[in-house]
Amino acid sequence: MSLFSLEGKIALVTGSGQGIGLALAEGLSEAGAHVVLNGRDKAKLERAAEAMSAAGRKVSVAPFDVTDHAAVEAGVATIEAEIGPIDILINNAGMQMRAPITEFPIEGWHQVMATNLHSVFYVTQAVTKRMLPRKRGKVISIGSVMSELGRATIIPYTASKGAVKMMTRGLAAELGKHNIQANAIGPGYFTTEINKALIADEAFTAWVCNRTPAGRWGETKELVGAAIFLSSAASDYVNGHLLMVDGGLTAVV
Ligand code: GCO
Repeated sequence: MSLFSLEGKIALVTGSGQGIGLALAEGLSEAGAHVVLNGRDKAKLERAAEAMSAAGRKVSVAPFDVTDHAAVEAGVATIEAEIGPIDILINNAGMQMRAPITEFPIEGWHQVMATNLHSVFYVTQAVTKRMLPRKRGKVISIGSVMSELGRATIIPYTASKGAVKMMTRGLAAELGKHNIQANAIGPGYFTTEINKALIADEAFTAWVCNRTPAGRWGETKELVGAAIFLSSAASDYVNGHLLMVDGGLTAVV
């Protein structure tokens, strides 16, 4: 199992005060990593960190806004100076907004693209320029089944997740020779905060269960295995890959 061990590694997980990000951070810490929780709400991060350290996990907090380039650069510099070199980056921070394109607020477009895409560029740039001379690193970005498929009312989210897939391929092209592996995870329909309204909608839940071969919504802990795999030596020859964790949704019509 040493192939999957993250002992001695430092992992930054953006947007990890709750939801998928926190589940991934907890999973990576159980695999041995020293996880750095990130988000805008320092109090929420500290509450999560307190619970994790009470369970004997190695955890720190780094509150900064991933949509603010200057704050990202300063935040990453502080992590590397005060905690140590970042070995693993999980670009998880993201949001959802739903409306037909003909009614979608322009400010909403900018907000979704800033949170889901610009942040991935800012944090990945700040982290990989420090990984590069070390000749090692793992970059895992959270894509989506919407990296490959469209659904009405979520065009900005879908565009951002398609871009995350293609950014991952570009990162593989540029950084692979420096022993930095860049991959992505594509969640299907999970019981997360951003999907609360969908879960409460009986017709939508029926659609998810019929459209997904697994016949159910995914639970956030079911993303942890893919994150540990892509963060560990077990994936040293995996690069530019979008690993779907979707119950089979994208495998079938
Ligand atoms: C929607 C959902 C999806 C899910 C799915 C994508 O409105 O269809 O929010 O976008 O979030 O997990 O990965």
